[in-house]
Amino acid sequence: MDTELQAHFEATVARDQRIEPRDWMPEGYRKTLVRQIAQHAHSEIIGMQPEGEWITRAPSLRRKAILFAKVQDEAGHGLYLYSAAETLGADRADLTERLIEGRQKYSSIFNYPTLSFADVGVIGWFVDGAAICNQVPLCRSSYGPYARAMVRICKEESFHQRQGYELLMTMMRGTDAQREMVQDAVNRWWWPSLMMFGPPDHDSPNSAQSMAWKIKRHSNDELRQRFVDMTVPQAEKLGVTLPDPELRWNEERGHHDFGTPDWSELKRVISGDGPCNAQRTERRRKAHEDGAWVREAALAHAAKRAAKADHAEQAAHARKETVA
Ligand code: BYC
Repeated sequence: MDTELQAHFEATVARDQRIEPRDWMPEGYRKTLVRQIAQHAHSEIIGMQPEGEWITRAPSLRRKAILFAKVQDEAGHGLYLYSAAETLGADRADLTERLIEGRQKYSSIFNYPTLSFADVGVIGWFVDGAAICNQVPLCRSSYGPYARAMVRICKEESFHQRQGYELLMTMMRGTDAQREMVQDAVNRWWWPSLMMFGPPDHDSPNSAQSMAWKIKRHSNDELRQRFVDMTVPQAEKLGVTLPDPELRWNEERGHHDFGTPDWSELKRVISGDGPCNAQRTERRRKAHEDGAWVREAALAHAAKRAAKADHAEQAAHARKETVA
């Protein structure tokens, strides 16, 4: 029986059809998806913090409204993704616990500080741009609920990227001090953005299996290259320099060559020792605790409604019996 199910699963993946929650799937496939989707969901929620810090300090009402909407979108992305993880039998409360206790990861990029308002623009341009490169192929991921969540998320990420780039265009048309702020933010976020795509392929333990299962459709290095190729002309148009002396067009490859990110930095940040890891996790823990009363109130309300409905049903039943 198991071999039949396994063969059906493999044939479905090979035909580029979707695996759905009720379908049989290998335990490793389910575990890998829960790991990746949970990390992804955590990244969206923790990712609200770096930009969220600028909501009260946005330089105009327009910028505040845009930033508010963007940060709120990230919360929505987190919720779609937790829901996708729940279709695999994961429990959202448990996933949150694991995040707070440091037993599950979130993207390294959100462990860097946002020092000026230009960082908001650069996050939109680089981080949401990297997210688009990484996530558009995930719309074709073999697991149905993940792929479908990605379609909606990618539409919003594309708005996020544009708002970041438009913000930077505006700053670049401003004063010298504003242009310096943009360049400084570009210098600080470039390398961490390249690290978002994960370790190099030769050091990526999960890639081969995830690609065989078509959870991931491209390798970490392929997507990193795509991001560099996409971003270089945008940087030229904006008038900023990307901080990599090795960056140049390679006619033969038809791609840009670029320097090697500091992989030891990525390892450090992933293992909890980045500039803001402790602060990000602590704030998430506090927000979760502060929200306990909302969860309790919602559960109490749901229980009350269920009891009321039960009571009404019993009363109706009793009336019917009396009439009879
Ligand atoms: N940061 O074998 P590998 C957003 C871990 S949020 C931290 O290559 P895999 C946004 C990796 O998990 C979008 N950890 O792994 C939100 C693995 O550890 P475990 C975030 C990383 O899974 C707010 C180990 O290193 N995007 O856009 O095949 C505002 C070995 O790596 C990182 C996603 O989550 C990292 N950068 O590939 C603005 C995309 N890189 O689990 C914007 C979905 C690697 O074995 N995720 N690790 O202990 C993916 O596409 C893949 O999981 C990755 C890694 C490409 C990230």
